Amino acid sequence: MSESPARLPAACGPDIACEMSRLDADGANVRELLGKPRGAGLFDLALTQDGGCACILCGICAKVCPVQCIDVRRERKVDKTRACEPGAGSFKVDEARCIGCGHCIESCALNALEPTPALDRRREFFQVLATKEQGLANGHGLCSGCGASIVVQQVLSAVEGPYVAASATGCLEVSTSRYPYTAWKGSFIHTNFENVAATLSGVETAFRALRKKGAMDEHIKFIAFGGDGGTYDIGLQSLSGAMERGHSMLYVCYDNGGYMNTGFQRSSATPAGAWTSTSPVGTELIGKEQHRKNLTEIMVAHRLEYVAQASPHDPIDLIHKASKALSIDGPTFLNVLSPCPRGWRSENHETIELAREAADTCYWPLFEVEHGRYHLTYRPKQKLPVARWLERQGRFAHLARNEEHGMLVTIQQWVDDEWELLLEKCREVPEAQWAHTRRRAREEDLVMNQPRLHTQSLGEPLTASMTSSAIEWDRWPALSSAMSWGAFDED
Ligand SMILES: Cc1ncc(C[n+]2csc(CCOP(=O)(O)OP(=O)(O)O)c2C)c(N)n1
Ligand code: SF4
Ligand code: SF4
Ligand code: SF4
Repeated sequence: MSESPARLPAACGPDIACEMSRLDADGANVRELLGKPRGAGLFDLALTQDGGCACILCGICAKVCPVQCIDVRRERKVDKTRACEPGAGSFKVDEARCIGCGHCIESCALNALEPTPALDRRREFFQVLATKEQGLANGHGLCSGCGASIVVQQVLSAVEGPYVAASATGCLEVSTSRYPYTAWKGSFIHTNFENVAATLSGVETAFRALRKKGAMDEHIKFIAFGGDGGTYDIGLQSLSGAMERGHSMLYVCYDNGGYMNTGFQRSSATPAGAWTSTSPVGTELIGKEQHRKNLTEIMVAHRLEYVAQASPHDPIDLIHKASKALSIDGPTFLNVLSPCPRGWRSENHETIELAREAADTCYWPLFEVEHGRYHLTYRPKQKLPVARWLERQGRFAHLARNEEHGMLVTIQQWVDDEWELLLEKCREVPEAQWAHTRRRAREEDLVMNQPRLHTQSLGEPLTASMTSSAIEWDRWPALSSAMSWGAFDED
């Protein structure tokens, strides 16, 4: 058993208030109009003594940010109806990516960036994460850039106390537990391709029986890992049975969209149009013909207390979802995208970017379903065309060569349809309306006469948030702040 790891601060991540504030043309702080105080996001911009904004848009902070989440622009055309003011510009921080390191604050000679308590919590979260013992030891045999190890590390970092993990046969299992070695620092069971959920059900039942008899009093978490082949396909019946019987376990599917361990065969999770060794590209076929099965929905239909979809590019979101799932005494399910450089024919270093783009194209939406209630946890400010994600992967290279076949259009249509269905379930505005909302916001830009303009989301606040300020020096002598700006907040 592993030792109880340091506890990650709970108050970090998706539940950090996402708030949007802007300045109107007269310099009034619209955050106040929205009823939100300064300090609700990760940063505020300091004021000068005469009430102006201390930031001169020099961009130094953007240069030192290790995750490049600061965007500083000068002389941005701020309004279609007005000429660009000299010295005008914008300052934005994508708070969803910020790791709270504070380099930006230290680098600013003008002390223009003011941290808020939320930034401290963010820093603490990543500090604890960085010092936590990794769940998987170095030296496992997974390929460089494999998404599976990142997914497992993130899930295990959400575990507090002892756990028993098990994995269905697949890349993860064969690469981390080659007899007589194991990369798992906690208890680990190497089981068959089709029955990880059944194996863990038995173990969980045994522990429950021992506790009932008073033979042990430890609280142990049970986590099953399976690839998409072992989960969407061959292990589906054992997964369904374990969930239906109500065993207390978290099942994590690392979905790389194929049977990668045995040479890239198609699974029911493989996206349409993808080359695999059993959906070849030639005169008759241009990759897989069917769209991927929606396993997350199948798990929702089991009426579990908690089901979520996540991606390793957003560790805060993923870890938060894993700890939520693990806090429940019952069956829970996480479906996590897991890029596979070998099967996707992508570069090793592209794994995280590909995961991010899958969410930004809405091919892989991030959401959770708690007690049947859907909640989108990330909504891209601008939904990217799915072609952008596909074109980076060699498994789709033939689609560009076979444009007349229309597969790209078919895939885009499928993504759009699935996304709209999800938005409806999450009680979010449809994409057409969202784009319109954003377009209007751009046109009206700094004139914020409708405080609810960007706040159309009908669900809970989303994880994506933004510290942002549009700055016009001459126009706004009394400019108050760079403001935390969650474009998706309801109030
Ligand atoms: C019953 C059975 N059928 C086939 C296999 C061979 N096999 C081992 S791993 C694997 C593919 C696993 O695919 P997936 O679950 O998607 O995990 P990945 O390898 O992609 O990580 C297959 C077909 C097996 N071990 N057992
Ligand atoms: S916050 Fe400071 S470092 Fe960053 S752009 Fe403004 S003045 Fe420059
Ligand atoms: S605190 Fe956030 S925004 Fe500032 S440098 Fe670090 S990661 Fe970038
Ligand atoms: S083949 Fe893919 S899933 Fe398997 S270890 Fe390599 S990168 Fe990971």
